[in-house]
Amino acid sequence: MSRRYPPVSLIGAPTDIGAGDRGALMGPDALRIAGLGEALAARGVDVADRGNLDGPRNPWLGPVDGYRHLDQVVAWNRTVMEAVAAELRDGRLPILMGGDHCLGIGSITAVANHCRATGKQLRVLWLDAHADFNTHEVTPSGNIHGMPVACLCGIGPDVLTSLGGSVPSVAAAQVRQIGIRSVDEGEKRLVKEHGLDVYDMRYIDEVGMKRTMEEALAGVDADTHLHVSFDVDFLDPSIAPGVGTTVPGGPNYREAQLVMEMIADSGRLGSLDIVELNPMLDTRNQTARLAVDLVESLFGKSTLMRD
Ligand code: B3U
Ligand code: MN
Ligand code: MN
Repeated sequence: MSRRYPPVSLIGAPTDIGAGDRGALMGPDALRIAGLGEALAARGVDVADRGNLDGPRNPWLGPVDGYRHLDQVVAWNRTVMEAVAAELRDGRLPILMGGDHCLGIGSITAVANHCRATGKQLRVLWLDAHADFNTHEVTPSGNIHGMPVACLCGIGPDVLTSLGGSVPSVAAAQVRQIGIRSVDEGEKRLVKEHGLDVYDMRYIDEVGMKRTMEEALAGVDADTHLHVSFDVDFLDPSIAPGVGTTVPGGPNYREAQLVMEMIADSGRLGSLDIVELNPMLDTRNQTARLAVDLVESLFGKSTLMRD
């Protein structure tokens, strides 16, 4: 028997407002076409697709004071925060279908506020090739999808750090980053300064994914709300080409499955982002289909022996 899950709400946020490439705005539909809703329903999960949120179009401008499209990023994140908060209030498990990773600010701010209101402990698993801890001073690109973790931890423009009213939205100690293999020079210093818990690929190579996940999940208990922020570029580009910023040397199919299975085993998944999927760069929707396959494991699909 599969584990019981709360009802799930799919929320589409079709934007590439924080990205360095166009195309992630088609992520929600690519995930729908790959059968995300149907796959969850087939696992006995009650799923509602809330459709797509609306927000400003991408004007595709250069950085101003180190940020590209700050006003539009704020607008999208406010909308995402409200949509995710409404689902959590209704006792549902929101799946945010991005869109680029700047949307993690709105999504996780909503989750953090929900945890504050309900007395739950928050743990964020940030699955990514990148640390996403840049600031306007150190960013090489001005793209805000490289800054969400810093913003959530209170480092960034006030309009983003105080989106949910409490600053910081999240403490660095609540975050575990997994799969990291591309960190910019200035960003490295900030990651160290703020004591972020980073399980980079070197660490995963040395100790293996099983022990990495045991450590990342240590302390998760019945009172924990687990938020998974899944940047699809976490995966090795040989299996997941449909992302803007591929970085070689990521987790392979088996390692990625194990990550999802171990999170499922914790029984504490409370919310999920699937971001950075760029169908323009994909081949035959292969990356979207892989994301769906992994989400099935995240919702308890496992081999015969453990089902
Ligand atoms: N660290 C780089 C690249 C990057 C971050 N996140 C993604 N790409 N997807 C930057 O521009 O901040
Ligand atoms: Mn990211
Ligand atoms: Mn990334």
